[in-house]
Amino acid sequence: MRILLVYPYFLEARVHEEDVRAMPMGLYTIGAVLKAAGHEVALFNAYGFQGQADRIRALLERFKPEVLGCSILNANRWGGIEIARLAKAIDAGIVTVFGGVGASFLWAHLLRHFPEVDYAVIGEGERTILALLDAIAAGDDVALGKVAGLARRIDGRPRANPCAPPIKDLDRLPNPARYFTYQHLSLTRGCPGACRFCGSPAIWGRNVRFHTATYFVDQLELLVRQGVRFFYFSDDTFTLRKDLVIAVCQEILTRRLPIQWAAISRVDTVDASVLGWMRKAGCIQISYGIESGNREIRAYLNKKIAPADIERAFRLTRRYGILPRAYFIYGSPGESDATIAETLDLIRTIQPLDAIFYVLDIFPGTDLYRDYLARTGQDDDIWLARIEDLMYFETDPQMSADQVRAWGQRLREGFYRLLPDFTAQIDLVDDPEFYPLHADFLSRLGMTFQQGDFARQAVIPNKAQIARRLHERALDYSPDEPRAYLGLALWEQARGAFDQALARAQAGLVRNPASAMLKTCLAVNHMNMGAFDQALSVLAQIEETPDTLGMTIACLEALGRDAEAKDLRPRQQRATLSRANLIEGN
Ligand code: B12
Ligand code: SF4
Repeated sequence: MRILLVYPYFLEARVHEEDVRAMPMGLYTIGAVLKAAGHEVALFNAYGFQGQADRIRALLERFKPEVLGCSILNANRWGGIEIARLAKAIDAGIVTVFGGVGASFLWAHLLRHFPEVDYAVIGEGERTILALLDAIAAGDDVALGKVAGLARRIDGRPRANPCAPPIKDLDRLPNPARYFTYQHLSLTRGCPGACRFCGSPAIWGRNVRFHTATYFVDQLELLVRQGVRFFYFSDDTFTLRKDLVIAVCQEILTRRLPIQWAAISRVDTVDASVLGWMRKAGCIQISYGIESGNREIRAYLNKKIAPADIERAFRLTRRYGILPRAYFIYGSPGESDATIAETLDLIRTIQPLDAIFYVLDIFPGTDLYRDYLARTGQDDDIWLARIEDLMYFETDPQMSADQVRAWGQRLREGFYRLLPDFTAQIDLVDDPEFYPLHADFLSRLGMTFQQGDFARQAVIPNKAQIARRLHERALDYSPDEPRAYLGLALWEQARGAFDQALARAQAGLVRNPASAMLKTCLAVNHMNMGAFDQALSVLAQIEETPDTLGMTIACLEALGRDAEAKDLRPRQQRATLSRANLIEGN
C-alpha cells in the first residue's frame, strides 16, 4: 500500500523551535517496519506548514496515499485533524490512522468527535500498524477486531481492542537507518520512574526494554555513512544500564565513528566511569530533569531524586567536560516566591551550564491529568477547544498568569546572571587523555557566548570576556583546538582589531591547515580589511556553501567584477534551496 506518514504542525510558534522541528522517532520506526514489509512509504514533516493548506493539498494529490498516518502529540492534534480533513476531501477512501502519545491517550475523544480519523493506534505502534494494514487489505472486519492496540468506531462509537503486549526483543525491529536519515534515536523503551507530569510510564510501562549495543551502533554507523555527525540519544533515561552504555561507547570508539551527541538522563544513574566513557565516545551534553529546588514540590511531582545525587551528577558531568543541562518546571502546586528562591539556590549549588524552564503542563495520560479531571469534573471534551496545552496554573485559582510569567523570568534571568561565575569555576578532571576533549568542551562553550544561545541573552554580563577566557583555557589544554582560535579571532574582530584577528586565524591554520571554519574566518577578516583579492583566494580553497558563495559574490562586487558576481547568483540560490530542502526532509 502507499502510505504517507506525517508529523503535523502545531497551533503556535515555539520559542525553542529546534526541540519541536524534528520528526518524532516513532515515525521512523513505523516507516521502517512498513518498508520492510514491502509497503511504499513517504515521510512528511509538516512542522511549519500551519496555514498552508494549498501546499499540503498539492503534496497529498501528488503522493496519492492510500493510508495517511499522523504522529500526534497533544499540541499538534489540531494539525493532524486538519491534514486528515484535507486528505478526506481529496479522496474519502484514504484511510486515516492516528498514533503517538496524543492519540494513545485521546483515542476515544478523537474517534468520537472527528469523523476524519478512521483509526487510532494505542501505544507501541509497529506491530499494530502492520496488522491493521493486513486486515484492511484483506477487507476482513473480523481481523480488525483482533488487531491488538487498535481503536476504531463500531456503530458510531469508539471502541478499542486490548493493547498489544510490548515488543520483547527490540532488536527484531528493522533498523530505520536502512531507510531514512535522522538524528534522534534511542537505546531503550520505558522508564522506571513515575513522575506525575509525564506520560511515559503509562505508554511504555515501567519495565524497561533495551536494544543491544550492536543494534544501536549499527544504526549510528549507517547514519554516519549518510553524513550525519551529530545525534540526540533521546531515551527517557539513556544511562539506566551502565554496562550497556559503556558497551555502546566502546563500540563507537572501536568503529571510530566521528560523531558527537547529546543524551537525556537521570542524576541517580550516572557515575565517573560511565561519564568518562560517554565523553570519550563523543557525548557533549547531558540533560537531567531536576524540576524544582523545593523538596515538597519535587515530592508532589513524584520526582524521586536526592539533592546529594543532583549535586554529584552535575559536578561529575562538568568534570568530564560534558555540558550538564538542567530541566526545571515552575508553576507547580505550592509554588511561591520562596520556592522559586529555593530553585535559584539549587541552581547556585549545582552550577548547570544550561537550563530549560518549562511551565507545568497537564498532559492526558498523566497522574496530573487524572487529578485535574477529578478535581474539576471536566472530561476529555476540554480538548475540543483550539488550544495546544492546559497549564496547571490555569486550573488553580491561587495562581495568576502574570505571577507565573514573572517566576519564569526570575528563574531565567537568575540563571543567566549566575552563568559567568559557573563558567569561571569549571573544574575539569586532570587526566591527559581528556585534555583534547576538554579543549573541545571549553571552546564549544565559549562559542555559545559569541554565536550560540547565550549570545542572544542581554542579561548575561561580559559575554565577550567569558568567551575569550574559555578559548584561552581551551588552548592551555590543547594548542591545536581550531574552535578556540576561531573564537579568539572572532573576539578580536568584534572589537575591530583585525590585525590581531588575522594573526589568531593564521596561527590556528598553521596547526589545522584544512580547517574550513578558520579559512572562512580568515576570508571574512580579509574582507573587513578591504583585501578582497586575498579573501577570494582563501574562499577558493573552501568547499562551496551558500555562505561562502555569498561572500565570493560580495568580494567580486567590491572589486567591480559585477558580471562574474551575477553569474554566481543562480548557483548560490540553488545551494540555498537544496540546503532548505534537506532540513525540511528531515
Ligand atoms: C525524546 C523525547 C523528546 C525529544 C525528541 C523528540 C523526537 N524528535 O523524537 C525532544 C527533547 C526533542 C522532545 C521534544 C518534545 N517533547 Co518530548 N519526549 C521525548 C520522550 C522522552 C521520548 C519520545 C520517544 O521518541 N519515544 C520513542 C518512540 C519510538 O516513540 P514515539 O515517537 O511515541 O512512537 C511510537 C508510538 O507512539 C507510536 N506512534 C507514534 N507515531 C505514530 C504514528 C502512527 C501512524 C502510528 C500507527 C503509530 C505511531 O508508535 C511508535 C513506535 O512504537 C517522551 C516520553 C516518552 N517516553 O514517550 C517525551 C514526550 C513525547 N514529549 C513530550 C512533549 C510535550 C514534547 C514537546 C512538545 C515539548 C516542547 N518543547 O514543546 C516537544 C515535541 C517535539 C517532537 N517532535 O516530538 C510529551 C508529550 C505529551 C503529549 N501528550 O503531548 C512526552 C510524552 C513527555 C511528557 N511530558 O509526558 N521530546
Ligand atoms: S520524567 Fe523522566 S524519569 Fe520521570 S517518568 Fe518521565 S521519563 Fe521517567
